Amino acid sequence: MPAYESAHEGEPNEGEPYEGAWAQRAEAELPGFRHQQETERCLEHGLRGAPTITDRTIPTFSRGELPHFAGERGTFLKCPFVEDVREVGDAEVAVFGVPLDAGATYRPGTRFGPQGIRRSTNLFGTYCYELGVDLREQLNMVDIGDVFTIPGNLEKSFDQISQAMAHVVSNGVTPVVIGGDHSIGYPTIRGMAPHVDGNIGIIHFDRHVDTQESDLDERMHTCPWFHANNISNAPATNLVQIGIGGWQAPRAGVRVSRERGTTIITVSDVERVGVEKVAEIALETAWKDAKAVYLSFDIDVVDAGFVPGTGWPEPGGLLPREALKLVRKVAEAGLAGVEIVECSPPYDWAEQTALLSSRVILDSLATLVRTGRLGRKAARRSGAAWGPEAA
Ligand SMILES: [Mn+2]
Repeated sequence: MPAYESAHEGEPNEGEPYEGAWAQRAEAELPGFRHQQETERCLEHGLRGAPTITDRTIPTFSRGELPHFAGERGTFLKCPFVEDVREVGDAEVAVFGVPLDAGATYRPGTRFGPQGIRRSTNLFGTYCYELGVDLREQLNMVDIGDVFTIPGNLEKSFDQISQAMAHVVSNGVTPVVIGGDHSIGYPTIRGMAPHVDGNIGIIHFDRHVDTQESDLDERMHTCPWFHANNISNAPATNLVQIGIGGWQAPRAGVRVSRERGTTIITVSDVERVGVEKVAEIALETAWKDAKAVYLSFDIDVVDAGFVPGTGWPEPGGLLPREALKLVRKVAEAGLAGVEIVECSPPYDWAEQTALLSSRVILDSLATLVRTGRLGRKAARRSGAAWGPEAA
């Protein structure tokens, strides 16, 4: 695929004046094998369409991507589902849900986050125009379902989450975690840390500082980094926190972040120095003497007007396009995993919070593919896999 040469994504440069023109050409270079394969499988499993249907790729029963409103398979982006998680190692990326809201201190509902976010992806195709990436063709991604969380018991749920994370990571697979409230940031890091040969940096998007030791006498969603940063190879000095501010950053957490030396960037900082510079600072901090960087994205970092369906909405956050551009910039350097948290579908009256949550995952993955950090591992076992063909 032709490389888009611009130093700054989306900005004109010499020889290739517009991203729009580049993307229009780049599409021609993308493979279409997996789409072809899916069409054939759909016709076989879903029977050929009625004689009056002119398009002979349409089956009687919906079995694939189309139509987007039907044939809901319940997986993220309708990617392949893996029933036997012992076989997760055949994939390059594994998506799993963590339906948990026991850590919410105000609005509940994030236990429905995985369900809502997966459903919102029915709307999307597998191809992104301006990134020039088609995930179905280029990424061996699977959905392995949800962690069995224990409603009402945070600590048992944490143990389940850490065990799930460790299983995926120890199989050499990149995890994508769909929360759940932000308390899961601690058990996800705890599950990953023993499998990283060095320090883990965390890029944390949020309106809230999330660094206090306990809240309401438990390790709630205000507390993940206090405990994650106690893990020896996940130090606070590699924690960069973007978008913090407003009237819901408890002083107990601010004190901890100050004492431990986390790096905090406010929404005004983003406005003042710009997305490019903020991404640069974030990468420098997270990657300093680190072996891996993890993205923990709380959807409430985006202005409450765009994301009503969240546990603790705080007006004045990032604009969606700022947030997505920041995600793409930090993903360029590589990510060992991604989690998206705090999407609460019961409060999400037009699915916009779930849609934006899905975009954070999709844009991260597409950037990792575009920069060549993902997209090389072919499935060997599954005939219905996505991504590159086995040699
Ligand atoms: Mn938050």
